[in-house]
Amino acid sequence: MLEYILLIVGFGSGSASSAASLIESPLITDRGEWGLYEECPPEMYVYGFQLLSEPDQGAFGDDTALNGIYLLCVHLAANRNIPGLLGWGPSSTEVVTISSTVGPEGYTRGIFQCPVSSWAIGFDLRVDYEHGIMYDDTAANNFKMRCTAGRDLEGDAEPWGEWYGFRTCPAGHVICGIQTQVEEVGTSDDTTLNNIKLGCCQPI
Ligand SMILES: [Ca+2]
Ligand SMILES: [Ca+2]
Ligand SMILES: [Ca+2]
Repeated sequence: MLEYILLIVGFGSGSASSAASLIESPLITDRGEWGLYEECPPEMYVYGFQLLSEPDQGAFGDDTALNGIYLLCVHLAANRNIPGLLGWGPSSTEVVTISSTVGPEGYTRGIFQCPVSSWAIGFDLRVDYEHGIMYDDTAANNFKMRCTAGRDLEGDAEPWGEWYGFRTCPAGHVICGIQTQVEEVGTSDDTTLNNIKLGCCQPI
């Protein structure tokens, strides 16, 4: 929880956006408010992610599934000029994490990284549609990242719902920012993360 607060304070409001465009998840569910758009610092771009998700709470527990997406930013120079560097990752001071709003449930999962020298250029969001008042809804369940190396990384969150297809940045652009729509917990049937918009920047 402390980490969550620090991330919001540290990167929630900073320099102006340099995104040329936003790619958005299709509107399958629409609960909650949009958080602040967060962007990688200048000359840093997204190359990986880590998910925050709540595991199955069982037949009588309220599930929220995917709560948040942490995007990992690294310097253009670091990613391109040090191929094969061992130990680079979120423990490195060269990596900055951005997330916009994150729900409070679950735990952080594994770290997924595009191959060295490649960047994130698209995403797919797995979403479960609204099942109505008698059923437990979860909205977003899992996340995939598309990398420039022609590789897709599938996250390790929850299995409900379905994939709706990749959204990708315009040619020559890579992912550099994130904005999330998250339903606050506290109602009878919570869903937390519902939709995302990712910023696309043209590397300098
Ligand atoms: Ca349940
Ligand atoms: Ca429901
Ligand atoms: Ca629920």
